[in-house]
Amino acid sequence: MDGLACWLIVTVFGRLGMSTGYSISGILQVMKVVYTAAHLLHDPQVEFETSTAHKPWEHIGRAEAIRETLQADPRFEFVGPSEWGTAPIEAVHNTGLVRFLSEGWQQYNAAQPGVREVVADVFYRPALRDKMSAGREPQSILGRVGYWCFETTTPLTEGTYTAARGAVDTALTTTQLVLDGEASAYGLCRPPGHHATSDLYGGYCFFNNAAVAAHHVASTTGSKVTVLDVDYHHGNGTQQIFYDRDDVQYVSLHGDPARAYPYSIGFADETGSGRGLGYNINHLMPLRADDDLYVSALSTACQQIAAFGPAVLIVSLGLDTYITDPISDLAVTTPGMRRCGEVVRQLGLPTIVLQEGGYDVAALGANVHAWLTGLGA
Ligand code: OKP
Ligand code: ZN
Repeated sequence: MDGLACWLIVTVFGRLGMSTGYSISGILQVMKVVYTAAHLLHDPQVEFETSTAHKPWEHIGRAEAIRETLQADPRFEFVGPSEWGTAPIEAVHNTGLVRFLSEGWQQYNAAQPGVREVVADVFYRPALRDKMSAGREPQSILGRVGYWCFETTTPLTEGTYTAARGAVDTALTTTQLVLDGEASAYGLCRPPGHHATSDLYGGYCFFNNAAVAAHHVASTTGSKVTVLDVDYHHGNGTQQIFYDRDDVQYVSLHGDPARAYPYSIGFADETGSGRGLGYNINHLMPLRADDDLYVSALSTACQQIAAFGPAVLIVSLGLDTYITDPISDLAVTTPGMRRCGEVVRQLGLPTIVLQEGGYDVAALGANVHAWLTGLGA
């Protein structure tokens, strides 16, 4: 072996040795991807949004585009999720919500045959909710839908519950891979999760995949966890679930709710309550924020994460910050996505990446790929 070859091997192995999640055999870093075809069972055809019925932005083609791009690169290794049951879900969600999602479509169709996509038409604002005896949900299935859902863009279809359970299983299996020693792993969760609160589904989300994963890590390991949410939209559900806790930090970068969904929550003065005070951090992004501005805000967020000192990082990965995303208004490019992954990599934390939004389907696979290779795949 000559000197150059020796130097190369020492250098390459030395670099690999600084992070786990590598495959010595191929001298390639391999990142595990958890995926299940169960998401195909959530296949809405209509979305009632901005006062119009149109084709859903959130559809099966999103996850399939990501799957195809990552499968074409040998640096990603696909595995299926294992089954985790409902206990980890019910640790963060109301059992009534889980029950409703499991039986709601069938019950609605028993009462109202032929409905493919169940959408609420009554929402229980406080003036109506307060009058329910002991706060109990309506008995009629037509009322129950609006009791557990907060908006109209998230249809409940025949296979939605199975798909949503699959997304949680995907998140928990990804989590287990990292707890077992992978430096990072990616869960191709669909439907997404970060808008789902403890008691409500909506915003394309049924169960809060990242929150279930974060609580699972905190409760089984006793260590601190950060959820870093880089989806364009504020993760109101994740914020709410951990708002009064000091063991799970929530840090989000998102479009200013003065102009961006969900409009009512995600402002900078929402910093946590009680023991959780100081552990909720919202970074509001201005219209057309570009790579430099976004990466700079992400670097600040990473300093705040390092100051908290979590043992594990969970990333809610939305690619709807992308410059041509059809429902968002930032200007991050594909090379910018890679820079984001690189910034997060600098934290040196075991990292669970879970898919959230991203609606420019033509670019979605490349954007996920860029972000994950920046992180170290
Ligand atoms: C899900 B995720 C605005 C309606 C918004 C729901 C958007 C959910 C985004 N007119 N509809 O955070 O990418
Ligand atoms: Zn989003």
